[in-house]
This record gives sequence, C-alpha cells and structure tokens, in this order.
Amino acid sequence: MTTPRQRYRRGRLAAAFGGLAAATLAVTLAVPAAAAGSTLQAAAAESGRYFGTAIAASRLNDGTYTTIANREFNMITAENEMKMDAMQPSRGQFNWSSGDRIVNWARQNGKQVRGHALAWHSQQPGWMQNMEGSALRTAMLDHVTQVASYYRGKIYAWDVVNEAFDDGSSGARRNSNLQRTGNDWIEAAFRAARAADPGAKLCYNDYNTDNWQHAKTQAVYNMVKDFKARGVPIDCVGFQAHFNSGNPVPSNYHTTLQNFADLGVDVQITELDIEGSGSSQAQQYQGVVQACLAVARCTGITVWGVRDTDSWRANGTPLLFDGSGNKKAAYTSVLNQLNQGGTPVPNPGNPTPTPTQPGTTPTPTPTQNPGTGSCTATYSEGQKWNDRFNGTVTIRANGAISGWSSTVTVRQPQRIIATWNGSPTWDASGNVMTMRPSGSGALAAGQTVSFGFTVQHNGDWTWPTLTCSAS
Ligand code: 9MR
Repeated sequence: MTTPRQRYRRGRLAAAFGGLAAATLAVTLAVPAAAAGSTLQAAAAESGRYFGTAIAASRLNDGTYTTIANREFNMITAENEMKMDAMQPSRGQFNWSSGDRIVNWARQNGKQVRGHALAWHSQQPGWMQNMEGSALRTAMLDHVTQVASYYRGKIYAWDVVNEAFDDGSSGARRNSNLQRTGNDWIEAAFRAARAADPGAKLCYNDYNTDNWQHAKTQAVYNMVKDFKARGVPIDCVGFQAHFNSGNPVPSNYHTTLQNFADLGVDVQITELDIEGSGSSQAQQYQGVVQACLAVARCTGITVWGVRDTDSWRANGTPLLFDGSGNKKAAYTSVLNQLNQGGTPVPNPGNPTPTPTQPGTTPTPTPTQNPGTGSCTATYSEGQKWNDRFNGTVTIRANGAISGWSSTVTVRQPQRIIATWNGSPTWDASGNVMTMRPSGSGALAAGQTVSFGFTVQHNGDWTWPTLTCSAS
C-alpha cells in the first residue's frame, strides 16, 4: 500500500527523472523534499492546487483580516463586489471600484482571482429585475460581455452562471426572468464569456449539488454532459459546498466530484463553509478536502470568508478562523489533510499529462547567487504543469546571520501566483518578489532554509533570477 503522499512524491521524482537534463537533476536531488506546507496555500500548492477565500472589500482595512488572508490563501473571490448589481447599478453605467479594490489587492499580493458571478437570478440590479424576454436576454449578454472584457486577463475562472437549477426532486431549471428568456440562456452566457475573455476558465456554479443521488446534481451533470457533447465552452463546475446539520457533507462527495471531472471539466469547491464547531466540524472539513485531493481535476478549494465573524452566517461559526483570528480545529484538520498530499493536478484544461515541455528547457543560469551579504540563494525546480511551475529557493548562511531577504525576479510574461514558507512583498511591476522569513531569520553558519513559489509562465519557462542579502 502507498499513501497518496508517497504516490505524489513518486510522481514528482518520476517527472524529474523523465524530463530533466543530468546537470539539473543534480541540483534537484541535492535539495531535500519540501517541508510540509505551513499555510493552506502552501500545503495545497504541493499537489498543484490553490486554496482560496471570499474577500469583502469593506474588510480590506482590517489588519488582522488581511494578514490572515494574505498568509493563507492564494485564490480570491469577491464575496459581493462583482455581482450584477454591484457591477452595473444603472443600465450602461458600470461601477468597477469595489471589484477593482479586490482584484488589485489580490494581484498586488500575487494571488489569482475567481470571478463571481456574471449571470444570476439573484442580486440583479433593480433595472434588470423587471425585465423579461429578448430585452433581458440582450441586457444579460451585454453585461457578461462588458464585465468579462473589463477584467480580461485577470481572472482565473469565472462563475458564468450561478444557481440556475431548482432545489427538490424535479431536476428542473429554476424559474427566473433569465430562464424565461429561453432554455438556451446559459449556453448563450458561456459563449459570450468565452468571446470576451478566452483565457479565463468558464464555470457553472451551484449549491446542493454535492450528493450524487440528488436530482439537482443529476440535472447539472446532464447539462454539463450535453454542453461538452455540443461544444458549448464550459471548463469547470463550481460546487459551493455550504454545509450544515440539515445538509451535511455527503458520503458520496468524492463520487460526485469524480463523475463531473470525468466529463472533461475541472471541478472546484467554490464557497465552502460548514456550520458547527470542534472535532465534528473539523472532521467534515477534512472529508471535503480529502474528496478534492483524490480527484485529479479538483483544482482548488475556496472557503467563503476568513473568520467566523466575517461569514454570511456568522452564528453558525462555519469557517476556519474564530472571530479573533485564531486557527480553529477545522483549520488544523484541513492543513493536515492537505499535507497528506493528493493526486497531483494534471495539466489543467489538458487531459493528457505532459510533465515537461519538449523544446522548452529552462535556462539553467543563474542557479546561484553568491549574495550581497553572507548568504547564498539556490534555485531548484519543482512540479511542472502545462501553465505553471513550482520552484524552491534554498537560502544558505555562509556565516551566522540574524536575518535575510531574497529577491526572485521573473520576466514578463511570467507571474508569481503563489508562495509558501515566507513573507513576500512585490515591486510595482509585479516582476520582483522580495521574500523575507515569516518568523526569525537567524541562521547558524551552514544552516539552510527554503521557500517556494508557483510561476504562471505564459509560455516562458526561463528560471527566475535570485539574490540573497543577509543582515
Ligand atoms: O456571502 C454573500 C452575502 O454577503 C450576500 O448577502 C449574499 C447575497 O445574495 O450572497 C452571499 O454569497 C452567496 C454567493 O454569492 C452565492 N452562493 C451562496 C452564497 C451565500 O449566500
């Protein structure tokens, strides 16, 4: 028997042996396996997944909130600020300010963004709520086009359509003004979104779709299957995953995620929260994480807020941090489960795994920098995917030092989208990340410490350049 983590490590080594030049191998093997991730984003990144949170623009002035959010999460969803009523309060007049605050905060901190949501029966602006028929269809498509175009290139995935199916046993579409414009409104929205932002993954997002036996789950599944068969541009399905005692995590959750993934779409857990407390809550969180980790195309998990007090249902204490920002038992169980590893995410959007890219051998210089002080930074390659790669920088103290900082410079069009085991800051261009230790940076002579990051390469596989400076 092998554990998922052992399997993952083997996969990583196999990839290294399969595709890298001997000189590179020596560097890779000289570096010990990365330490277990000490944050949610770091632990998730080890198997190629993201870990995200919903963010409210009104809380970005709260230092406790932003410290936790910045440290733990690398995928950001605007909790309300990119919904239809926020984006287009008056017909033809778009208000980007709150959405921009969140998108800019995310990007300045090296995070990606899930866009939520382009078309929805709820949270429509007043002017749209009273519309019907072809006028509404036109207004909806125009909204999708304008919003997706405005944020083009900045969104990892859009919830193109949200919550379009009925609860209960009918398996029917939800009756809404959008549905009354014609059953093809969903695919029309997806086509408009693809035309506006071809680089964003396009998701259908819903709740109560977790239990494989439920009629709503089956109805969404059949729609996605039909879309794939007919070439409607859909890339992913979002499972909101709002759980409580009346709607617990189903025992067949893994089956649901796997069956959707088998249709050829990514699956993402998009709004996770679980009411409860203590070990019972912790166990349910663990089960959700475990289910995602077991599905190669489950590419990430987003929780619906940072602290319990930030939640839309604060009384249910459904999140991973308490109101004071302390880690709860649920946090620890999620982190531990992520650190068990999982089925690595293959090349997202590309079902054929290609661990290395022929003809795109990374430039192997400079791998080392003697440092401007008495430390040395050494680069080693990590996991590679179609669209991104992981790297590790090992800092070595040449004599005893009390602190260090290391710059990692990527070149356009590369972008660092996740980091772990350090506190990053960024220059205005976004190309230069300065990493500092999260705690004390003191190292004895000869001692090493490592941090890691994910680079979205956009076709450029060049290694980053490094500096190290000691204090
Ligand atoms: O958390 C959001 C809350 O602040 C809003 O008042 C509410 C309005 O509809 O939306 C909440 O977020 C919802 C999300 O957009 C879609 N899925 C259900 C979420 C929880 O209600």
